[in-house]
Amino acid sequence: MFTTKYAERVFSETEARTPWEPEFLQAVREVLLSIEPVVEANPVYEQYAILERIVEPDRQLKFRVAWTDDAGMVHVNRGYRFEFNSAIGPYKGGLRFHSSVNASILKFLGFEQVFKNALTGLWMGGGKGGSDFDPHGKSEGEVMRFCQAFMSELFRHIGPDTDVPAGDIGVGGREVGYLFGQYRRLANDFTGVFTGKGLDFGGSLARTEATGYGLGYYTQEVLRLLKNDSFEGKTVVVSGSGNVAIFAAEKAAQLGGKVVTMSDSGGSVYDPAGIDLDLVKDIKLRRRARISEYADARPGATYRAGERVWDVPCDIALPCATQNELDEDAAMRLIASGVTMVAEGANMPSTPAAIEAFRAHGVIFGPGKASNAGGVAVSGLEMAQDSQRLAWTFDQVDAKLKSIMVGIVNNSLATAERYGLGQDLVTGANIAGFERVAGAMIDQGVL
Ligand code: NDP
Ligand code: 2IT
Repeated sequence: MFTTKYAERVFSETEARTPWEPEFLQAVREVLLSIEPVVEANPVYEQYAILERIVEPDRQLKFRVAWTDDAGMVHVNRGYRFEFNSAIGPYKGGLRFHSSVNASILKFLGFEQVFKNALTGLWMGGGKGGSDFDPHGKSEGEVMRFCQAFMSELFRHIGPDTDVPAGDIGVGGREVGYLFGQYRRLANDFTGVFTGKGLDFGGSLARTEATGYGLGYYTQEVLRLLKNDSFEGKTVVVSGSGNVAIFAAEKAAQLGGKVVTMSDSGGSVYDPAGIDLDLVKDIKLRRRARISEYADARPGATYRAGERVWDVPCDIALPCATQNELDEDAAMRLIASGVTMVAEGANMPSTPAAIEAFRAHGVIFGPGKASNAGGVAVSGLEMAQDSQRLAWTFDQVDAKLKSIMVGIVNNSLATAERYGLGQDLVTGANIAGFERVAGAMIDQGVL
């Protein structure tokens, strides 16, 4: 329930404009509810219509992507880029290729990205894009032709100081390579217009690992500060088995945890002895196969078709697959099994009712826009390296990542404290991100 008229009005106006965008409205509602103490204490935000402006993307691009499959059939997909807010830097955020992609999903992701990027402390605005193209089962040639067709339109809208895309679901190193190559050909310009690039053409060491490793550093710091505890000896449940999930599991294990689950859209695996990450990497990264193969290769592990991971007893849960994958029922199962901390690797994986359940039962909850900010943070470091035409070592980048994640925890807690909200990591992150962007918007005039 809203307590300020201003936030309530902006939310209901947003809802009236696009009632068909449930994910976007979910993300807007969550942020507006969090920042009510700030807008209440500072009438200047209403005076400058900051909330009305911050929920409206600067620019929305939507385009046709026509491409030819290996059999010579022509297909048409939709391409999008939501350039959300550039008050504190060039638009920055990933591209998602998944059959479920639509304007609502990309708008929620772009909106979240604005606050996440502000939390990193770097100069990055927020944006997101992608397509309803489904890379599953496509040949290398089909993926390449799709990426080239997608970039044939997108290239005229992006640039190293304008809009810098990266990966997200369905877009990894292979796709970034094809997208970057087509940009370079069309723009006749070799610049750091993308992050997550290959190491031979301007990529950063540790970008591949960054989101998952950052999630580990965030969780470790929160446990240390709030519980005087660590990953040591903890049972960890991870969902997903893509880029974020794999490196979150790797860092959790390095820090002393035992990861016992992984999943994909087909089902989940449970390995009570601890997940063998070399096997997962071989299946998911090298062979692009299904997680079900894990149980075929590993005695003692079980595959559960169509089942999620949340009924497995654990101390720490790291949802790393997709939005709204952890609902109230799942949250209650985790709570019943004694979970002490949930930290989001994915964007908005927990439903509002799940978050409320964690709050009501004293489970520490790290919201994605803070806990998964390590990926975009190292993207920011990749942009810095590209500008310098220099590459830093893995350890240099990893150390900066760690200090950015610790900084996000401290900033979130200090901000919550400043508003008398105790140790609320959600509200603290939302307010800290908002204050930076809103301040920059006021300083730069009515735009
Ligand atoms: P990947 O494509 O590498 O992996 C996605 C994983 O999630 C796969 O295991 C996939 O299974 C599963 N998945 C995707 N969609 C669904 C669905 N609708 N239902 C069930 N499972 C699903 O993506 P990433 O690891 O990069 O991204 C995962 C999450 O992390 C997303 O929410 C993304 O926005 C977020 N994120 C990513 C960052 C990055 O740097 N890559 C940074 C910050 C957040 P399957 O193979 O069966 O599709
Ligand atoms: O959601 C995210 O933060 C990402 N997919 C990474 C964005 C980026 O620009 O590195």
